[in-house]
Amino acid sequence: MQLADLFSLSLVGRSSQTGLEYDAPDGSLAALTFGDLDARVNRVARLLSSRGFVRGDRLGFFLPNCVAFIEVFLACVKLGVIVVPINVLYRERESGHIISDADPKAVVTTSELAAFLPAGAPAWDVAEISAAAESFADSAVRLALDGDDPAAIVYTSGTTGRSKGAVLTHNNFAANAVNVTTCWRITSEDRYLAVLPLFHVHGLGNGVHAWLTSGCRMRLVERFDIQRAPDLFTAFQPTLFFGVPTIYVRLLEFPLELAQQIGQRMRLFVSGSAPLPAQVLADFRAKFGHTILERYGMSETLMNISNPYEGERRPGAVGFPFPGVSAQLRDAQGQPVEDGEIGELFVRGPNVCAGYWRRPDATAEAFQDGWFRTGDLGERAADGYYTLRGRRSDLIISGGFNIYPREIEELLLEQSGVLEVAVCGVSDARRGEVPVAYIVGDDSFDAAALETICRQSLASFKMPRAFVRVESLPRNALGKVQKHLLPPWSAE
Ligand code: MCA
Repeated sequence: MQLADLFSLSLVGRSSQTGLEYDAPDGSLAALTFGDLDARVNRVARLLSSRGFVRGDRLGFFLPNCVAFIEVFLACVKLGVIVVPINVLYRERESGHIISDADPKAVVTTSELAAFLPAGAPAWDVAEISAAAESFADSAVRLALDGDDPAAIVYTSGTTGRSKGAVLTHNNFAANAVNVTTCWRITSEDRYLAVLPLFHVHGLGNGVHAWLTSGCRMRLVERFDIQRAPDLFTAFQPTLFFGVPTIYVRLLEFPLELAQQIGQRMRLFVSGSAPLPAQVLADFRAKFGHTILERYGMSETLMNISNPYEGERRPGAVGFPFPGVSAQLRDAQGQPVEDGEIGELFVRGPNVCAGYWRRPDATAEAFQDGWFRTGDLGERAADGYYTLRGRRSDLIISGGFNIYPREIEELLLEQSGVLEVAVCGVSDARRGEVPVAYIVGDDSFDAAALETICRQSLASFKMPRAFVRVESLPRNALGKVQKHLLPPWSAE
């Protein structure tokens, strides 16, 4: 199925119902019916066609959450144009790699963010697009697309440092949207408060897609801001909220009375993108009166496993595979492990991406006899609940954003004074983990200079919290750095 037909359930079928609330440029609250939104999307689709966009072309999105993001996104969905989201915190080195790899015809951005794109990138100002679309007709646009057509290329960092683009098809997103909407019982009665960035599949593939599939009302905000959060919850009165653990840690700062008021209106809090500490789950339940539903997904696979809506939302566990998703835990020899034993998690299903963009080598490595290798370790209990038990790779997750140490290590190794480097994740109460760089340096080692270059070249969440100089890196007999043997580091 092409995604546009799934979304038509709301865009067309509920055309007179208010679908979206958002902040107007003047700071007031604006609203659109699903029908108004659809008309705007049709105009943008016609504009993109007039500028030469056809099925299979790529369009980059370097945009904060805004209504135009949704309009241009849906126009691409209708035309079969492949969406390439870029994290707005990325700097030139990071955005430049994605642009050269995905080779988009244009990158939609804002005048402020355009400065963080590499020189010569084909930047299009989103305000100009929205204004130019006004002169196009708003009648329906529908092409005969295939469910296997790519809908998005989502860049995920890799152990090789530079990120790879996971190709997600219309069918992948459709299967995911139907699963989360059904299994989390999302209906048109819901009110979804959307604070997650739309440039990641958590905010886009779960948030926006479940909104359009269910026909609920979405309140879109540019980003999660703890100062603003109390007013947003009070004014919008959501029933549905998706967050990363860092956001739940911050919501625990709310006064008890406010938390209880919010809890009475809410139906479901969902957490993902990083492990939810059992203590946060318990504290949140005590304060808000809700057991957060934790689920497990990846950019490459969308959602794989979820705690049940009805039944035990087990602390520390991620629950059962979604409908249509098969999961298998394998040992180092590729043999399935027994319940209660740890193995590497492989998944298969309609949610799993088609492969990596223009990387047959990486695709071949990621799939084994049709199963996708997640790189996560897990264990299945006798009653079928899955629990994640760490990762095969040394991925760091900070505030729900993925960081591959190798990328930071490669940047640092290019700098003078740095002979060897190992970047590790250290635990942080609010962000889950933060990166710390351990460096073997020579006489020109200069921590302040390294800090400056990292700040210029890396997204802020990748910034090492410290640059620790060490005499040598602990290595095993094969020369591989044993990160767990590095001296412990703490902020105090
Ligand atoms: C954070 N910052 C942002 C944004 N988020 N800037 C612009 N737009 C954003 N969306 C910057 C801030 O400006 C600040 O920069 C720094 O990050 C920390 O922000 P602060 O508010 O102090 O931090 P916080 O209270 O710790 O909250 C951060 C956050 C953010 C809101 C939790 O980390 C976040 O939105 N995380 C969600 C990530 C996400 O959606 N991940 C899904 C990917 P400075 O330091 O320069 O002042 S994984 C996925 O999709 C898979 C499939 C899955 O399973 O879900």
